[in-house]
Amino acid sequence: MRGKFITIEGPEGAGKSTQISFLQTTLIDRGFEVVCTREPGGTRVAEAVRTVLLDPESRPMSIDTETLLMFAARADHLEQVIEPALKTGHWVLCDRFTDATYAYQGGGRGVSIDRIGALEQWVQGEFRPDLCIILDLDVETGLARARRRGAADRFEREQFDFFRRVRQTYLDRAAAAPERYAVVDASVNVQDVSMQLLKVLDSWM
Ligand code: T5A
Repeated sequence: MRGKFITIEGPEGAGKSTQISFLQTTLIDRGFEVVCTREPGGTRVAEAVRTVLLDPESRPMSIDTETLLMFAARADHLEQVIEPALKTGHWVLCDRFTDATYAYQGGGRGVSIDRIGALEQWVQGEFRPDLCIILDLDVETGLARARRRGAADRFEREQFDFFRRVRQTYLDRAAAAPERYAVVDASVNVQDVSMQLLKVLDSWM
């Protein structure tokens, strides 16, 4: 049987990497085979693209280039990792996916939904996440968490307003399709976020 594709999204420092490990352990305990991956990245080529995208020295970069690189990396990731895993019955947990392009390049940078939609169709066809979990928290807290972790990457150097638009785009997308999205309050401690995820998973499954 084909596996399920679950994406974890949210603003900077929301705790996606932390919580994806919790979800992985939970699903393995329930007898599923799980592949954890991330975007941009997940393959040799896509990780190389990630390095370029996150490097603070990659400036200036045109917004079209940034958007196309996200989808170029995604095409490789889908073909080489995500699709083969789903076909063999694995569940795939992905740290960011196309909702991040809508949020960052669309909401953040102003690329039109139509343009992103056209690239989404080209690269993915009708393929969409079965479930997208958005870890939501205010921009200031998220950036403070992310910055405690180390030097800021090219995205983390953006202004607060950019991240407010990113957050709002995530929330708008979740509100528009509640059957495919779950929003979790990520401002509480790690264990409490995990408990909310468990509830989301239980009711969705
Ligand atoms: N991007 C990506 C686009 O612009 N378009 C796209 O299409 C795609 C796919 C990726 C960047 O690329 C952009 C978005 C991103 O800017 P990244 O390094 O993967 O870069 O950045 P993020 O995805 O934002 O990942 P981060 O590592 O910044 O944040 P996480 O994974 O959400 O957070 P995490 O788990 O690393 O936690 C951050 C810190 O907070 C602590 C952790 O211990 C850690 O120190 N923490 C908490 N502290 C208190 N309470 C909690 N509940 C906590 N949870 C975690």
